Amino acid sequence: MIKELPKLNYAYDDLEPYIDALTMETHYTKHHQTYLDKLTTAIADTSLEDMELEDILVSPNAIPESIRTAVLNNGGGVFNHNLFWNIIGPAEGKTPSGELLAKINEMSGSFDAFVEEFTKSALSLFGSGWTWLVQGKDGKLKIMNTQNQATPLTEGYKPLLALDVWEHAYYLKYQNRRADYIANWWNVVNWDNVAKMLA
Ligand code: MN3
Repeated sequence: MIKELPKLNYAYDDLEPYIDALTMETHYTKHHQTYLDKLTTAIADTSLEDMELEDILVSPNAIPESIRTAVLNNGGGVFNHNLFWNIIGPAEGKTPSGELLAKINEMSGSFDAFVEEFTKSALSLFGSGWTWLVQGKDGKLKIMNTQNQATPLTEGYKPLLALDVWEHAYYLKYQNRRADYIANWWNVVNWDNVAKMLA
């Protein structure tokens, strides 16, 4: 099990003006850190301490019931943010290519149609949660939402792309304007790293 947050491959202000430095710093050093701290506390002195986080999250029924909710909420929070930081970075204005683009086209018809569909899904999410591009066991891609810190791993999907639509991810800069946050977020997606997640 990880004991420290993964290092970011960019500075807090490298995603400006799309995501502001204060949001990045607060999100990483406070929100993400708190999930990790609470996960560490929840699994202390249990056999889960020796397991990989992904292995824990794919088999929720194997988590002792007394700590299951805490482990899923906080472990999901750790996993989801690890992925989120990895698939964003300084804007390079790139779009997907190769196998990833082929699979997106197979699902949505075109990259533009995919962006529209994913955005609509994120806007429709009530309350806090995440919007995902995931790969199913059949290899095909799919867009889905999860509530709170639930992760697609638990539902048998491999996450490729994650959009945090909790207000803490955008409120300082965008207040209630979730649509503006999402529209700007596309500028910082690191498609090379998304492609690396493909099975
Ligand atoms: Mn978050």
